[in-house]
Amino acid sequence: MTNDHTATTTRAPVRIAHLGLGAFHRAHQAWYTHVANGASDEQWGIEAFSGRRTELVDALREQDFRYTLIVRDSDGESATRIDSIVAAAYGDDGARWRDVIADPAVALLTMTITEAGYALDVAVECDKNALVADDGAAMVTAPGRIVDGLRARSRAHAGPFAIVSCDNLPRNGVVTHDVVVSLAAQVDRGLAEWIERNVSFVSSVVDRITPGATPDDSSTALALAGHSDAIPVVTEPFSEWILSGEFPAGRPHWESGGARFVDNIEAFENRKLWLLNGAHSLLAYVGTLRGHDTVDEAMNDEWCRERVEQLWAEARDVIELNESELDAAVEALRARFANSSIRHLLLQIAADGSQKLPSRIVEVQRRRLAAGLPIGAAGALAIAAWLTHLRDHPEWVSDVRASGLHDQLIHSDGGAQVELILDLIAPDKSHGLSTAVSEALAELAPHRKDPS
Ligand code: CS2
Repeated sequence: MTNDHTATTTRAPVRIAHLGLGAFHRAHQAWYTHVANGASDEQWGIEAFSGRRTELVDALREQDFRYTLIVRDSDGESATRIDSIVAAAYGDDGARWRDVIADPAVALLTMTITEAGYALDVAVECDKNALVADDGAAMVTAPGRIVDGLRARSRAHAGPFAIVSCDNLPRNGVVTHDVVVSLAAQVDRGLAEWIERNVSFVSSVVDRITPGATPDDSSTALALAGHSDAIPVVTEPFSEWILSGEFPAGRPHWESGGARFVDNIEAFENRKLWLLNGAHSLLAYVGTLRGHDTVDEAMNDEWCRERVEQLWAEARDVIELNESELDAAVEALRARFANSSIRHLLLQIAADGSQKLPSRIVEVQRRRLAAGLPIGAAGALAIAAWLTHLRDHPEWVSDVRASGLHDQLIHSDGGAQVELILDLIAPDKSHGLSTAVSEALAELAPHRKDPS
């Protein structure tokens, strides 16, 4: 399989497709595959398809798909040239996509499409008719692309396949299965049955803090790795990948990079989403309202730090892992969030709150209530700070699903504002949540330092 989007030097054969080429993929799955290739005779190459950032495809091509991964913490930095990506293509190149997914040598698809990428209603609206027409047009949504690719694979009799979700969603493999099979069934029942028989949907928990790189990072890459690099990736030393599911056509030995395979992934998902991502979202909204730009700056602010500690205590009450494992996770997070050599912008994390808060914050409250515990004040504060962010700083907001909210919020009074945002993220209106969020709004007001 060759084309002008493939590496020119001898490299690992393409055996993995990735959807959602971006910095996180290059710091995480591509790094694990690079390490696995280095530790084994078996070589696995990745063909990555772009998501939003198509210019990365061209930039990678200029560098024969190699790039520098800079790992940075307060003790210093190191760099590695990663060469597991061996080809890249635009996400809207439908013909190329179908060729890769239908190639019997390609055993699996990994994907980083963000929380918003899993919406079935959007997929049905955009792609169902194109799938039915079956005239080679490129799909617009990730579920549409996956169904299109799997149809090509079934027609090519290319055999079983695995799809690994790498997004911050609970039960991400199950969510992917449901979206893909349900869209396929609306197009062709036989295809839906083929998918059920041949495709394994793997859930995974991914973790590595990877902020956007800056122009200075290119100089660092040159100094440390000796290669000029227009698109280096900067990340932290910590990395985690926990997976659950079958790989019927094989996979790299990702364990070489520390990946873990488990039967029951739920507690690990909750630990990651509720401790790391929940605290990130809390910091993103309260931190910016207190005048901070980055995670480490916000963690240096005692008022913010105390609320993060409280959020961790509230989440720990409902995570089914032993105390020592939770202690270790929280201890690691204190150090990771304080890493001042990683400039992780709060506004980057603040994006798409309407997609993120339900699983990071609201679900913890539901579990607390189910366990007979009160609503957590720090969780309610995260929601109150998000409301304030949407209402008072439209210039900060990046969230398609919440786009109409600013106007509605500024024309409503306090109680109605809370109802508006809970309608979006907690439509079941968990008992007592409205009152707790209203109280948190009152608590937050005197502590703001933003130009409100
Ligand atoms: C962050 C995550 O932007 C965000 O929403 O919370 O991207 C976070 O940095 C990663 O999940 C870390 O593994």
